[in-house]
Amino acid sequence: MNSIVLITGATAGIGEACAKIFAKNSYDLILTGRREERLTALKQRLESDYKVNVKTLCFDVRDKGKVIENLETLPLNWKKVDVLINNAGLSQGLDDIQDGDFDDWDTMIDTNIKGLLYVTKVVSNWMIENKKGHIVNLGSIAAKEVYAKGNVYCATKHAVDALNKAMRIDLLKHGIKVTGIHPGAVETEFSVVRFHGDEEKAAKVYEGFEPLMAQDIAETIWFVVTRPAHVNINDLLIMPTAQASTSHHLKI
Ligand code: NDP
Ligand code: 8X3
Repeated sequence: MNSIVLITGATAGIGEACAKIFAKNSYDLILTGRREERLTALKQRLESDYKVNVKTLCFDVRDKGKVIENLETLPLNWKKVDVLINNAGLSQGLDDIQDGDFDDWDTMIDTNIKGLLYVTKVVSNWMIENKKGHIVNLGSIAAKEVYAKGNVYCATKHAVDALNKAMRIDLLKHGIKVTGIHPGAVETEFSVVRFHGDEEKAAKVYEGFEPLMAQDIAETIWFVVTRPAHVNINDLLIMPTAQASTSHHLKI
């Protein structure tokens, strides 16, 4: 039986890149997201390219009932999850606090904080039962700093940073590793989502400097989960060389 990784938000960007690297290294995969066609296509590709087993679960992490229903109805052998990558997340809008959109705020808080919590509660109980596991939480440079108009997104990622530390304490007695991964700018669908589909505005975010690619983060996560049993990387901030902070870029 192969080791098993569960990746939330595997239909794009960092989650999809993680799926590929874990499949290449013979993990069986549970992949989640809301876009079923993308999940199905990825499953077919990974199963055919790497001869691994892939389960896809199509649900919105904000829907507590669906999270529990989808995860708890997995067959017992699929509940032996070795690695959980809490990756599903997003930003919506970039506005001064007084101009913020309530719906954007709700979406970010419900996805980045509450969704991560729902999945973690279910899967950490399986890990406790299995007496092992590794949870990798996608924070951000926005978990460590705040920037103009980033208010609520930064707040949600600061919450992920706090939860990452708190989980590590609570799960210590169960031998479960917990790691926070905090990337700077990674060129994915992230900015298209932030700007509600405006691709031109999204492309400008990465203009004039070389951002990270999803593959860079996937390789880092693979490194983190392949440390020896007695080693845990608690927290890792990974930036493009041309980005010193959220507001300092070396632009050409
Ligand atoms: P993408 O937009 O490319 O991918 C986001 C993934 O999250 C998609 O697979 C999407 O799937 C999933 N997702 C979003 N909302 C939900 C939801 N409500 N329910 C289920 N799945 C959801 O962005 P990235 O790959 O860049 O982002 C991945 C993570 O990395 C996020 O947590 C983000 O905050 C973080 N991050 C990103 C950085 C960047 O610069 N790109 C930098 C630092 C951190 P679907 O739409 O199919 O549901
Ligand atoms: C994504 C990176 O700088 O847009 O978390 O917040 S940033």
